[in-house]
Amino acid sequence: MEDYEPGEHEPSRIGLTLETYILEGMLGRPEARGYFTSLLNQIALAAKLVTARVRRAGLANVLGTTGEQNATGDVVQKLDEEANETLMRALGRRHHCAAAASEEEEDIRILSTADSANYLVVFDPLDGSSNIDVNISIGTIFGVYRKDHDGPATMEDFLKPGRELQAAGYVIYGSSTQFVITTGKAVHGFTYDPSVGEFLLSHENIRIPDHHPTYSINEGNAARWTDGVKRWGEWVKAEDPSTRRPYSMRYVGTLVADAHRTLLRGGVFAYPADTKSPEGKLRLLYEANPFAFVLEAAGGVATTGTERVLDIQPTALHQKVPLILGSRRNVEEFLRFANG
Ligand code: AHM
Ligand code: MG
Repeated sequence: MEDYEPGEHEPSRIGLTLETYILEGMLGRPEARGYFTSLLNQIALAAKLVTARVRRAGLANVLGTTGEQNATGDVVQKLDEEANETLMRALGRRHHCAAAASEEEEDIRILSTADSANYLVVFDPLDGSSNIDVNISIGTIFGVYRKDHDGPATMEDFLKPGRELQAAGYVIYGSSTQFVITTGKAVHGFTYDPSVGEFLLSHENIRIPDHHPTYSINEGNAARWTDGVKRWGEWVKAEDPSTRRPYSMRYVGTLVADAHRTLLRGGVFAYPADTKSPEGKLRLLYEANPFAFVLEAAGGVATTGTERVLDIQPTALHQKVPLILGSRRNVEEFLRFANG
């Protein structure tokens, strides 16, 4: 799919539907068979269906837990499970997705063995699940890879570095529902208009500011941080107007919400390794990589503290990584202390 970077004299595309945007991308590539377009449209459809459920969450007897734990040991909320099934069904429908890997499932799920099924999708169906029952923003995160061989997909096919993503994005169920997507160049945001049932282009060509005096981290973990992160934590809170300190702290506890705010406003989000989570807490395949892909395409940075997230060679589906992402200068500040 072609990515639009609007030229100086081009008319604004604000108000364009997500479907038209995706379709126009295909029309720009006459050789395209429409599989990728169809796949992205199915993800958008799933986002609408999940929105409908999330918006009625207090009413429709879908709050609470299922009494089970998922592949990474978290308690499964009913909405988690519903969102997972909704995405799996939507992705399986048109036989363009060979298999999917979800936070909610231990193994990959084969969705189609048709010749047309040459994509793989990774997703976190409902990120921030501890926030579902208290009406705080939650989200869906996704990434799309190409399956580069004939025959059924295997688990190894999913162990690709994030730089090989064909597309990635997320849906935030916040004060409105927004769908943010990139194929690696421009990043665009679409806002759901429930009165017409469409995502409409509202944030064209998002660029992250180079710096902003905001930091986002779970301060409750401070005693478990490394000495370097502790020093950074002191530095951001110290008074020094010449460097706009102290910085403001914002932490929702939903990666989608914290990273979305960081993308639009700037600043830094960090979930570093600590003594409780020596590998970090967030999952590489369906949390860190899609956000790293979006952030980099918007001019930002995503690192583990020692390496670019998109360069990591994964070794397991549910692998965790430390994640520091945001504005270039804010991330540099973090690294100066963390690695100093
Ligand atoms: P989830 O995918 O099970 O919802 O958990 C991941 C969430 C992220 O959205 C968020 O950044 C992080 O966990 C918050 O963790 P903590 O509560 O330790 O601050
Ligand atoms: Mg998550």
